[in-house]
Amino acid sequence: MTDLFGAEEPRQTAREKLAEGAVLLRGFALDCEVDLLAAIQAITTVSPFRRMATPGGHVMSVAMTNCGQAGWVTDRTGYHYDATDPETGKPWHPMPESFMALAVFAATEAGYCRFRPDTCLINRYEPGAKLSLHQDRNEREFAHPIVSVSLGLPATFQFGGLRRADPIRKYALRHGDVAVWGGPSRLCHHGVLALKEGAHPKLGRMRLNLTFRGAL
Ligand code: MD3
Ligand code: FE
Repeated sequence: MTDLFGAEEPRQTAREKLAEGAVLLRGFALDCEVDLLAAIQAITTVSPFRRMATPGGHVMSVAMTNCGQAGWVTDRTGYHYDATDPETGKPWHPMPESFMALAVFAATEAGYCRFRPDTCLINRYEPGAKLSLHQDRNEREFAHPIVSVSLGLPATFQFGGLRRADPIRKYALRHGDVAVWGGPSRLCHHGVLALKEGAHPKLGRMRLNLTFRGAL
């Protein structure tokens, strides 16, 4: 079709099916990038990024913070969701409207039209930072999908199966990409390879990842 009003057209986003229940929406967050970055600034003013310790006693290479009714935290005693930030003793920043709108829109696009996240974990990767293969199973209900948003430097994402030893596929996740993981994919193993050196035009030497969850 002839497009007389090109500037008014929404940005094109390609959709890739990764597995049963898992969809990758390329560039889906590009239109709200400015709002997302302003919201992240507000969230980190209340609860700054910090590198947490694992029960095994290692300090994670990824720095994290949260917003919403609860936040994912880890320490020497284990992983859990907490309504207060243990670093500040105060509640997390509330879920920004721009976050909620993007998560609900992406989940609907992927076929999960009833999803309303109650928390968002924000991961910050600097070159060298990585997340080893794991499952997300600290949430109360695995019936909810997880929506993930990538910003800044590109990363190699590993997507495996329900068993740790299942074969792993690799995907490049770039600035603005959104993925939705639900149904039979919800408990698949996944990880992020060490971030490569680089500089993103908007974010510099950094990758940010938002994961929206129904944790409570
Ligand atoms: C597949 N974050 O915070 S997001 C995490 O890029 C986490 O920072 C990664 O894994 C990151 O727990 C990956 C993509 C993702 C998130 C949850 C999933 C993929 C998933 C849950 C099930 C299957
Ligand atoms: Fe995860």
